[in-house]
Amino acid sequence: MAYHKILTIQDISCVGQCSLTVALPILSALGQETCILPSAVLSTHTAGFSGFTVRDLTEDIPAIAAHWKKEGIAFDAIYTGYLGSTEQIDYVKSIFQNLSKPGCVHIVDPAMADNGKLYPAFDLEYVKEMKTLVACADVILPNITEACFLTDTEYKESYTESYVDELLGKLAELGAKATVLTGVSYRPETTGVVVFENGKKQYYEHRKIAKGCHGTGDVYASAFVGALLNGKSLYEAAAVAADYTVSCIEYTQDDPDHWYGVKFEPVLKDLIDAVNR
Ligand code: PXL
Repeated sequence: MAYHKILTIQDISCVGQCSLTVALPILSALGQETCILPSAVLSTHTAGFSGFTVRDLTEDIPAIAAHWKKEGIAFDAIYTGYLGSTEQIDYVKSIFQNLSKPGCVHIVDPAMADNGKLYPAFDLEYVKEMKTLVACADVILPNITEACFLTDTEYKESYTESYVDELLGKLAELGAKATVLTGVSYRPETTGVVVFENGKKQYYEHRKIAKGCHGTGDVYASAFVGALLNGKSLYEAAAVAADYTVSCIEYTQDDPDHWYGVKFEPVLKDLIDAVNR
């Protein structure tokens, strides 16, 4: 296993199995040094809990980044997820510029929307700013809803391959070097991910589990980043992460009390084995 120093920038939802509480264990389990920059601290995530607390950490970010710069700290990969504010997106861009080792891989999960809607904390101003971060990325990991917001395209529940091609083309025009588009489903019983790079498109199709679970986007992105940093190709990493996410949902789906996230921990070994295969 190649050992890399990864920085992941996203919120800490203390309870809810998403963002940093998912990324840190998954990347560590895949043998990578994982440094974190919390964008905000929330008591829980925002999808389904009410009355959650939020402490925005935007103000702390420049001083943290300046300290790392002074210490000569730099990263092999920077992976961003849910960010707290439009201002933070600007800080992230400057972190890309100032704290990247040569050849650093910049992976942006534009975590801001699902099922045709933006998450409660975001508006179109945030989407506009996110477009500029996508332009700085080596790989982006939007779901269909996020791809629609990023490209000003109407969201559709059902679609054909030409709609997906249109999204991929527009994302490339935005400046994304490679796109892994998640949740691409052409048939009721399957879903999958499309990997698009240099005009070449590959589709990894897998079974669809009826029950959608919160936090699967973060589980998917973290597993993808870990697999990629272990030397898998974009397509292999996309496929390994998809299989793992399906296992997580399967492990969780029969527990009605576990509505807020997926039980990704008990099946981590499957991911480690798949990455090392
Ligand atoms: O999983 C995405 C996510 C991350 N962080 C917070 C969220 C969400 C989705 O709702 O609310 C705080």
